[in-house]
Parts: sequence; structure tokens; C-alpha cells
Amino acid sequence: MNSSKLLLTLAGAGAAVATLLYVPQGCTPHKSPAAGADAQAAEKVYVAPGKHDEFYNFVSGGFSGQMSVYGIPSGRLLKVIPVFSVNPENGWGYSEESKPMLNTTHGFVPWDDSHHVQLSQTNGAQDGKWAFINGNNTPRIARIDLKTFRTTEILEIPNSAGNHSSPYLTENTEYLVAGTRFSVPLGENQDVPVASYKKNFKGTLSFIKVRPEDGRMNVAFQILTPGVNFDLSRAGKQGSHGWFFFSCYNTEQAFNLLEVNASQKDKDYILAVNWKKAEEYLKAGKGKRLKSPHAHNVWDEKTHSGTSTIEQDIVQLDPRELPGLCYFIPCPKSPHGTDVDPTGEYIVGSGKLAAVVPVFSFRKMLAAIEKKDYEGQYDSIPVLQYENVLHGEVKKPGLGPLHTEFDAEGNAYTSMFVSSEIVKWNVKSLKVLDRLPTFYSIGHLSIPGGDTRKPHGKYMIAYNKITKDRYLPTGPELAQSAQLYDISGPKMKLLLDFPTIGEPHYAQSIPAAQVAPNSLKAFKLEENQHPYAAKGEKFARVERKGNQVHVYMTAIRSHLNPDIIEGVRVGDEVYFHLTNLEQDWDVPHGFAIKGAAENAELLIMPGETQTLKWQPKRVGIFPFYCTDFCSALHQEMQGYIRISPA
Ligand code: CUK
Ligand code: CUA
Repeated sequence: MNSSKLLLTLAGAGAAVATLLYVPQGCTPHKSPAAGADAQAAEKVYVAPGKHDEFYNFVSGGFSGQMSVYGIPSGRLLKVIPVFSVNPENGWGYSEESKPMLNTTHGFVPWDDSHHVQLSQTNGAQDGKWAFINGNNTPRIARIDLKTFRTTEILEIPNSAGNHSSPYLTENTEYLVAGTRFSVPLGENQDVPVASYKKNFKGTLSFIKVRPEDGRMNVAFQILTPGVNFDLSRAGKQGSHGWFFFSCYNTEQAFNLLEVNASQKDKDYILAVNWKKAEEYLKAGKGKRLKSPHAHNVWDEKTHSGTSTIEQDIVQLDPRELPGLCYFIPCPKSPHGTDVDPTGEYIVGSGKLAAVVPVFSFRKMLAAIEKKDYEGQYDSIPVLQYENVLHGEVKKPGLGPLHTEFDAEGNAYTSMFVSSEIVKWNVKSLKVLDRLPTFYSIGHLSIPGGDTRKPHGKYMIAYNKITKDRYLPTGPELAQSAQLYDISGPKMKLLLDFPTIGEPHYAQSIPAAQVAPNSLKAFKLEENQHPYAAKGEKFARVERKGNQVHVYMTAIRSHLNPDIIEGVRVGDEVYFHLTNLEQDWDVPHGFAIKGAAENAELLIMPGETQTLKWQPKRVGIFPFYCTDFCSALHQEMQGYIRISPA
């Protein structure tokens, strides 16, 4: 059955289920035969009022461009962290301080499509310092600091389009990678016919170095590749540390995937990259320095502001000239996920259109490389022989395998998009142990620590592409959905559904105990080095510089100061620099002004300064106020600004 047919069938089934389950008001619902089982599930996900969840779950927002944070097992939404898209709720991308964070070489780009979350690791285990997420559309990687749950760095990836194979990382967070999905022409002359694809279009794999002390990222080097499409990637671990594995499709190098089917070949590839070798080549001065402007945006916690610089150069390595750097492993039918098990020995390929799940052996790969046991070359890069690298195949796994994660007992869990199920199998024996449907059409799945050397197991979360009848209908546009499973026993068990913000692709979870104790409560006012901070009510004032009016405003329960502003004219640029003087946890103040079309509100955390720019266009009296109910006298936190004729 082809995938669209199956999807239609699923949709049909969904509608039927909806008809069965929808109980109009006034009817008595039938007692569900599964009531006993449901009560057990409820007990497992119930987190009593005032109690905390066991795990944080960081979920990519897909086309919302954000990251959301849930508690597991309750499925409660704790926070939406704005990353690549503006967020009027707290002024991200609207405040003068956060605007530079969304700068790129294309200018201000306040939207993206974020697919994959990666939590930082030390010695192959989660360390709770940072979360990384990719921007797929305008190629970027962001770093979120888990002390503040804020985006503190965004790096644009040069020579890339569709930053999909990203931001997977090595087991000491030495490198993050960013593999380009769309091959594109590189360099100065990009005005070429699309039909010249084979000649002019190239792929790149970026290796981003992460500075251990503060997480700061920079492009260490790029590997030039043939014009294929890179999809996903994973680093080796333990024995295979030093290698990275990238799945790629369209090895036909077709530029029109509709007319020329990109899946006509029986096998595409997983590209194995020896990044330790790359480091040696770099040291020996082998790379080519290329002009590749890219934006690098960094948030400073002392000034509470972002700055954007355009960096110019990168070093590119060409594997055609550098032996031992790259090898292709054949992988059946349009591989999507490529995942490495906790031991680092097994590499799982997932051909979207394949009837088996191939599992490769790292040791066999090394042996084949040693013996130069190649089936040939692809664009001057050696291609290993499928059978010689294969550990074995999972037979009849289901339809449309996409992604695999692991538990601590040597088992793997693979998502099946087309047959809409999760299949549990044993990595050594390759035997299928269990399968369970998802509702509906699962994409990624995630086990806490399931991509590390030390999976925590216990839960698995499915991130589904289709919601249909799972919740009360909300018109044609529905929230997307996650499902929580108990995987502590031999059989998987569905516990809970919870809706997500945007399309959830990959997500990761971490024990709350590794993050919660470090969570910051307030910024220290005395450390505030914002150039326009007013660190006490006595510093509140208005200063004019030409046509710029700077309002140094303070907020503390329960007044804004100054609260009456006059002497401002149409044509002036008004900057409201708000400093929140509070030092108590959970006392933000908000700020908004009538008719400020170019802005949203500000939400200023204790000890912090943020700026709203306003260009008044008409004469009048304009009220402003605090938007966050902060005390019994919150409604008194208000004021007026008078705008006079130019
Ligand atoms: S992709 Cu979304 S289901 Cu962008 Cu990681 Cu596989
Ligand atoms: Cu401050 Cu309401």
C-alpha cells in the first residue's frame, strides 16, 4: 500500500473513531471497557497540585520556530521559549535588546522552522547546561541557556540551505553539526541554471565548535560534499567517538524531485565522517579558506542585550582530496533517521520506503575500511559494501521507518510513519519484541537520555503528525500532539496524550533534578550593566538627544517612574528603557503603550532592563501601563505621555 492511500485509510478510521467517541450533551457515555487500565495510566501521569514533574521535556516547535517545555509525566506545558520567531507575549524580537538576535545576512528574519532539540552532554551523558535547536529555513543554530531558559546565542550557517541535519552533537559537546538539506551553488556566482545542478550544486556539512566554559559556538570547519540531500545525523559514542554519521537521499542528484523520482535508486547512503581525521587535516593546514559571511548573535547577561556581528571566513575541507575523511555506507531507500545505540557499536538506518531496518556495525565498518573493501566510489569518495558493514536487518518492522531511540536494556524503538506505530526490537538479536499504534502518523520519538550512553528509559514520547479526533475539535486547524508511553515493562503502554505548540519534530527530556536546582530566580540589580539602566527610582528621568527621547523608567510595585512625560513631539523617536527594580522571584513587570503599532509589550524580569522604541505619528495623550498583574495596586501602574505637534 502506498503511503498516501494508507494515510487516507487512517484518516477514515479516525473519523469513524470520532463518531463513536463523541458523546453529545445529554447522552450517557458508555463505560469504556478499558476503564481499569485507564485508571492505572492516570495514576502514572498524575502529578498532584503543587508537586513537580520528574522530567523536563524540550520540544521543537516546527513551523512555530520556538521551543516549548513540558513536564513529564504530566504533559503540562511549562513555558514557550522564543527562539527563531518573534513572540509578542514577552517582546522577543520586538525589544531593542532582542532584535539583533534575529539578524542574519538576509537582514532581520523573525521566523523559522525548528526541527531538532539537542541537550548538551559530558562523557556521553546529559549535563543540563544548554539546549540547542536548529532553524531549518534560514540556516541557523540557537543555544538556550538552561539557567535562564532563554535563547542566548544564534549562529547562522553559511553555504547551507535547509539546515535539517542539525544540531546533533558529539558526546562531550565538542561539536554540533549542521548538514544542508538543499544542495545549492556555492561561492560568488550563484546565478546559474537549476538544470546545471549536477555541475554546480553542492552540499556542506558544518562542524560547529562549542566552547566548554560558556557554550559559545563557531564554525570550526565545513566538509564539501556532492549535491545530495542530507537528512539526519548522529555522532558515534564510546568506541565510535570521533565519527559522525549522516543520512542522505537523492543520490541521483535530481533537481526536480517530481519529474525525476529521487528514489529510483535501490539504495542511498549514510555518510560516515571521521572528524578526528578532519582535525588532523586542519592542523596540517589542509583546508581552503573561503569567504562565507554569516551572522553570529550573542546575548550578554550583564547588559541584558544581544549583539550581532557578521563573521566572514570559514575553512572548507574537500574529502575528494583528503583520503580517510569520508566513506559512504549504502542504505536502502531514502534513509531518514540514522541513529547510534548507547554502546556506539550499532548504527541504525531508516529508509522511509524500505521494507527492513538495516543495522550497521561500527567494527565491521572499520574492518572494511582497513581492507579497502569498497564496492566503488561515489564522487571520488569510497563506497563500502552493504553486506560487509551490516550487523543485520530488522525484518518486517512496519511501514515507513523514520527514527530510532534506545533504552538502557539493549532495546531500540523505531517510529513507523506510514503504519503509524512504534516498534520495539532488540539491537543484538534484531527480533521485534512489541508494537503499538500511535494516533496518528508518528514522526520522531524520544526517550529521556535515549540518544546518550546512559538512557534513563522509563518513558517514551511519540510526536505525531496528525491529530484528527484526539481532542475536542477546534475547526480545521488543530493542535499537534504528543503521546506518552510507559516503557518500564516488556510491553509498551500508552499513558497520555498532550497537545503541542507548532509541529513537534525531535524533542529531548532530562531529569528535573539536573536542571531545576540551577534555574535562576532573578537577575542581580547591582550587576545590571545595561547602558540605559536606572538602578533606583532617583535615577528615573527623561533625556533628549536631538530627535531621540530616552526615558529612563523604573518599575517597582506599584508605580512606573516617570509616569507623566511631556515635551515629546511627532517625529521624535522615543525609547522607553524600563528597569525592573524588584529582586523577588516571579515579579516581572510589563509595559505597553497605546497605538504603538511597531511594537508588542515588554516583559521585564527582576533586575533587568529592556527597551521599547516608539515613533509617535500623531498628536495626543497616550496612556501606558504595566501589563502583568503584579500587586494589589497593579492597576495603578500607569502613566501618560503627551505628544505635541512637530
Ligand atoms: S524530521 Cu520531522 S519527523 Cu525534520 Cu527530524 Cu523526521
Ligand atoms: Cu507591575 Cu503590574
